[in-house]
Amino acid sequence: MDLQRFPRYPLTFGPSPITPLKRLSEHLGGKVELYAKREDCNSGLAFGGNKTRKLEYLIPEALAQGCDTLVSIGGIQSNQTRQVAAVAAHLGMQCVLVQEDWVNYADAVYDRVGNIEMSRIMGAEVRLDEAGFDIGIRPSWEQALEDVRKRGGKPFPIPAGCSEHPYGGLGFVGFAEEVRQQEQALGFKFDYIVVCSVTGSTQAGMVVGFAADGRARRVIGIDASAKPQRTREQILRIARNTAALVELEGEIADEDVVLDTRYGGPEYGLPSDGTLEAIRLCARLEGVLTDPVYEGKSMQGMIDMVRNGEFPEGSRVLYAHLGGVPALNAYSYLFRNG
Ligand code: 5PA
Repeated sequence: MDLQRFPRYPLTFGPSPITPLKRLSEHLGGKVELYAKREDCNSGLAFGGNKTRKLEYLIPEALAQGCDTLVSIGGIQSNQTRQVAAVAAHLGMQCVLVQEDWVNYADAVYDRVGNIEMSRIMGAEVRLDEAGFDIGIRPSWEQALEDVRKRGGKPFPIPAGCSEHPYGGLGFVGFAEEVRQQEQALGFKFDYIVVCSVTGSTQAGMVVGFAADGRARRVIGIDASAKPQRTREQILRIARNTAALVELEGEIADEDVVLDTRYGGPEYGLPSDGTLEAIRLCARLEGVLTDPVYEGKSMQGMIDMVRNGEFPEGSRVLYAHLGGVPALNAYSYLFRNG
């Protein structure tokens, strides 16, 4: 496997820390050791997150092509778009963001606070669009690209979650390499890695990265799209394309993509009672925050699996904390009593 030949533009602090979730592990019976790899604080650019790691492999292409405007897309409270806005500001580029109506939720200030507020402050041109949830390529996004060209700019297209970009999976191949190095220092290997999936390139990159030492199936994806068939297909396709890019030895099989569909509901962007319970539990035992759209669902899944005894006793489980906390502001009503 060869990741080194792809240029990487540094946007993160370097390897993200791995910290034990001691009190949560003990609370859940102490038979499984939980750890978190903190992608949620991997960068000084507007709180970072999983997209910042992915963008390190896309930005060299944008610079090589002489682009002057980053164009991306997501929901109103997209973390992706906030991270793209931060990277554009950091590089002195323009930024156009299409923010669609992905979530059936209407906290009074949903389109004013959190991620979208930060993107506006960082100078991005934010375009609200009424289209609903879809992880594919959208006409509004193509229109945004066209508008940038018409005004004489050179757009660099960054699809939802960076996922459909050919290099979208590379960042999380690097995550696996990083975990292997950290495991050497820790003196043990993780038995399972828990990751939240929606547009798919985070898990796809991990599947390829961990396939290199036979652990692809130890990557437990937790679907947060509530449309898991589409997410699953996308993870598999991106994993295969990424495997070819980095010249992974051996094939990615269908079974290498493990996607648990129990925790995505009731809908994309809406937490279940179980999600809210998991968010509060982790926050109160660890001082670690997760959000109702993504990480709260993967936290819920991991906690539930420990409670059900689905991880063998003695397992060490690594929770990939991918960020997303700024969206909490948009759900203030749900937490008005804590
Ligand atoms: C996101 C995605 P993938 O899209 O790579 O599967 O990652 C899922 C995910 N956790 C997990 C957090 C905090 C995320 O932000 N967010 C999207 C966004 O627009 O922010 C791409 C959907």
